[in-house]
Amino acid sequence: MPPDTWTAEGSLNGPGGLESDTIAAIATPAGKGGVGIVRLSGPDSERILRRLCGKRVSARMATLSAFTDSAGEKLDTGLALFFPGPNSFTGEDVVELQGHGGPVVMDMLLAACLDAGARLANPGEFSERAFLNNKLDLVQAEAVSDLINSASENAVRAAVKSLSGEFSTRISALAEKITSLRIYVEASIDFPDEEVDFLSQGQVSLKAEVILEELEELLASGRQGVLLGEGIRVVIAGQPNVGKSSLLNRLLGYDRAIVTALAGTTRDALSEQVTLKGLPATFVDTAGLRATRDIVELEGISRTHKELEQADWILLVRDISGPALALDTELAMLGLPESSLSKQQPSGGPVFGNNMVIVENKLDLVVDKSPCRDDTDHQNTVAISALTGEGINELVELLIRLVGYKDQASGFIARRRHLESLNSVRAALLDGLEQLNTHAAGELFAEDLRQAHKHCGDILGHMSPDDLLGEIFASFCIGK
Ligand SMILES: Nc1nc2c(ncn2[C@@H]2O[C@H](COP(=O)(O)OP(=O)(O)OP(=O)(O)O)[C@@H](O)[C@H]2O)c(=O)[nH]1
Ligand SMILES: [Mg+2]
Repeated sequence: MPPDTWTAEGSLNGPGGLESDTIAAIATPAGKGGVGIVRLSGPDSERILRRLCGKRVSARMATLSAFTDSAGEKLDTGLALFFPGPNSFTGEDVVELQGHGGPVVMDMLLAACLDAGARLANPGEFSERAFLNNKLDLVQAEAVSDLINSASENAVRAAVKSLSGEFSTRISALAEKITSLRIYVEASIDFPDEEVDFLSQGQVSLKAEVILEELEELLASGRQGVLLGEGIRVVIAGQPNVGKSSLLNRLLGYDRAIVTALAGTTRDALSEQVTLKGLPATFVDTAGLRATRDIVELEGISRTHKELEQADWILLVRDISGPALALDTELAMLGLPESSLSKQQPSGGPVFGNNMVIVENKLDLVVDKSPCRDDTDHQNTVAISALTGEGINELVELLIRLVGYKDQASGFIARRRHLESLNSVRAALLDGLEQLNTHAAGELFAEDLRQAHKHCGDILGHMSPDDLLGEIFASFCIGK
């Protein structure tokens, strides 16, 4: 039986077999700059270019030209570039008009392109076309967006590696190994009279275990890649007045949140991004949890609960200087079981999900600093003073250690979507091995291998459903 072959079927509107229109967008960021670029892609690009420039532009030659609107009025002078398909970013005819980077000039230039027959591009539509025309696989297309959004030098390097196909190559290699194993298994099933019974000799499970080992390595690098690219979401929660907003301000290094001595100061959840030694982290300050009748505060508390549901990590802030609620009472207020405290990082690397660090704040007010409270039974506890900054470094280091982030320049960028698919590959392989080892069910094992192969394909965008593709590209910015 031939192995599954992957095809990037262009089932979205646009290229990949279907008639495609010509899209246009401003490719440079909003605001003022020396140069601004309007980009076009599609079959009409060259005609629109001729209309605006009043002349032909040679392929891949920077050509100085005036740009005029449909009334023949000059809008700007700049460089025109024409990249005939398929040797272009999208694989279609692509045009770049490099004008002066003022927002109004750019808008006028874009309007002239639309007047001449182009349509405004959707977010990510250039990358989507590149994907549909097999210029990039899905991992590479995502890396374009990740590169643009990179928050650190390591993230840039990792995104460049993913863009150049390093991650995709490893996934393809894994998929190929899974397919060869499946062919091997199916051969054993189809020709049971052969002298060697591969299935019963343990060779097959050995091969599957080697694949599993490789998969674990890929998962570990993938987790690092997700941390580099997407980072973690850390929610700061606790009772009113314990110093949550002071902690946020201290972590950010500026006065972002209002701090007062009144309990119930923070109502809206406030979120800000910082990079902790290369790890992008979004910290969310929340309304303190307590019983109240104040409707504004109640709304704030309800928002705190929504934030807690989406947290990768929770910093439970407590005031060490005064009497505190019992920890289990406080956890109940957060709506979390006590077990959330004891979660340890698995050997495979960082974890995502509801994990917690207890932050004992206001250490500056404590004279006897020896541990005296029930919190210290939990290893994920750190004492700080948001006021003086004492212990903040320790908190950051603990968080980085617990998350399992390694500040290294190697590796590639990845997304949670990739981890989910890799976990499905692992589940299918483990299930298949179980079928083989306990029931000697070769057919079921072969089917699990087929599933595992399909999940590898999902990562690269082969045979991915349209709505998933739509969702991924819609998160890109316009002009990309
Ligand atoms: N001495 C001391 N005071 C602190 C410390 N952290 C915060 N405070 C004070 O505690 C009070 C409350 O601080 P906030 O940061 O507003 O506390 P919060 O947890 O955000 O409070 P709510 O928004 O009401 O839930 C303020 O008067 C802060 O100055 C600390 O480490 N040491
Ligand atoms: Mg506050």
